Amino acid sequence: MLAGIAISAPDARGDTPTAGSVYRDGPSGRYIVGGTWYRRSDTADRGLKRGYQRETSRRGWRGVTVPNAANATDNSARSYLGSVWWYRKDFELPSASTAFQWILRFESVNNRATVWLNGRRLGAHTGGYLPFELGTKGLKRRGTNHLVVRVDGRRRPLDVPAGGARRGGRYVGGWWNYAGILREVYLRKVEGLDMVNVNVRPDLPNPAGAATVRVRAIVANYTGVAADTTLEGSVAGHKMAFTGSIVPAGSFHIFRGSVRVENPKLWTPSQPNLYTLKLALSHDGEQVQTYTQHTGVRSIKVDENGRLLLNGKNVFLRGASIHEDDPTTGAALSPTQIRNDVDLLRQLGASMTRAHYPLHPLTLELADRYGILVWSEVPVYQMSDSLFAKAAVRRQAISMVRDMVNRDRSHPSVLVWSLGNENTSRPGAGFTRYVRSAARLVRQLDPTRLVGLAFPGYPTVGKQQLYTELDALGVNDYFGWYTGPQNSIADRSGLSAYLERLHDDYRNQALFVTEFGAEAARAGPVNEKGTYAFQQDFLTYHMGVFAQKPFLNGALVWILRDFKVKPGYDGGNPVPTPPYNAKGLVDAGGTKKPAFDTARKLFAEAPR
Ligand code: GCB
Repeated sequence: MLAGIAISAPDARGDTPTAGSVYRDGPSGRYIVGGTWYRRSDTADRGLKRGYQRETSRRGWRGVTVPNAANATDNSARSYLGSVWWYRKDFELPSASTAFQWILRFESVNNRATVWLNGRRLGAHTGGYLPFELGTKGLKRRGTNHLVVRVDGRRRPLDVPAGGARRGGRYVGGWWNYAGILREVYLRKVEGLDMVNVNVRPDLPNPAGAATVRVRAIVANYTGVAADTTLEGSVAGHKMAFTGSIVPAGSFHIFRGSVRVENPKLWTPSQPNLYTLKLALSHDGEQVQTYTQHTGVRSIKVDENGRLLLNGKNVFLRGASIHEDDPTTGAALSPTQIRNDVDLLRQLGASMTRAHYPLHPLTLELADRYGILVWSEVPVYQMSDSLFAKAAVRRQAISMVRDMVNRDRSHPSVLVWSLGNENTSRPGAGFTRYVRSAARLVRQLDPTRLVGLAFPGYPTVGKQQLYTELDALGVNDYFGWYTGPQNSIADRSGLSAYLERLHDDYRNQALFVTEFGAEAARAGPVNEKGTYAFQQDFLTYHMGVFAQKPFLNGALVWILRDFKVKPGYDGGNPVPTPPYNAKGLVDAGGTKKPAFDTARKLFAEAPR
């Protein structure tokens, strides 16, 4: 790690991006903009006036690596609330680039990014966890380019997720607000034509029959003339036919093709068989880009009793949720750190995972490969109905839903598109509007997955008619941990009846326990909250209740690893460890708690 090393040499020659990508699916021509970046803090927010966006000297800038969370190890309230940081990369294009053009891709910047290249503003984007791409006007073919990003880490009250000030003496938000360029940055070489979105959709009407793999590729033409374009493809060695087309100048064309696969080897959690789709795009007969995408053939259905059928079979999925968080790097995880988390899931015997936001693309790829289904959720988190009454808030949330589905719908591991977590318990007009339009959008973009949302399990809240419009519902079960409204969940013995009631209320919806967990950060007696023994006993009891509910389709422990929440967080623990949430099966340092093995055993013994 270069973090912390001050580099004073004013020499501004840059290095060259490295060919490749940390995840394998996607277009050819990608280069990681890694190596040394420079960063400076701008707490007073004067950088723009001072012209940081035009700086080429390295004075005042320190070397860092990207991905980078600027406030990774700062646990103060100021760090949580966020401030402005500047990042800079000095780079040269790979030698003698003759490419028609280069496109910049940021996988995740939290929270607001404004991007300049050689002093010229390229664009801006709001919201982490989802990628954005920018053209590179003013890029130098030879010599050093200066890419500058102003990162404003502050979350405002109307942002998604909401952030900012304290509400009722508490900080808003459910996980640490890391500021920075949290995932990789790429440059993509494009020869005029570009596959900007590729969607692979395997249809398996009958689990014992043939599959049809459908491909939809959006090809953009950035040149000033109409392009005679062909697309060729193959899946598992079967050739795929696309009709050639003239793609109009400065516009795009959607290519559609399909292939029938007799006797497909299905994708299941225990045998996650993948097929490789390869696409080749040609312009006037000359190949200009290729695209690789792994896909899996499987079917997802919910029967009239709310039972999830995966390839026609009833399943009980289990696993743990994850947060992208590390005590030294914050949310900026390296491929190794990501692999470690997926390894932990595999050791648990997990067939499902979830996060409060779209996961790193590498996590999704590993989930495809190892048979871990994903409850994929937008960071629409604990927001009140009055927020959703505002068109600007709904617009942000909906655009996150769109970007999530567009980014991830080709992954066989995605099971549910979740519209949010623990928003208003009693949906009013605002939330209802959001849920309806988001659900409609998801079903347009991807009719093959379930649309769902997660809510807190409170017996005091009655049936919500709105939920019956969805396919999957996730209940966060803290019976016997938190006390809940009117002490309604203080006693764990209420869990069984509550789950039955949910099933009665939502007969046709696939029910999941999206969270259940207890904090553990010390040794001590089993009846004392916060001890390792309490956590073990909690998981055992809850899994025991789930085993008696054949209508339940899965359960996820909250959470795989301890993570930072916010200043003063106590997590319901009588001996809290702020700012940490200690409900992990593994502690922040990576050590497994006794409950890890308990969960592994419970998962292995679970009935289906
Ligand atoms: C929840 C939230 C999750 C919290 C968890 C907890 O219901 O969905 O973000 O971290 O409870 O530990 O309180």
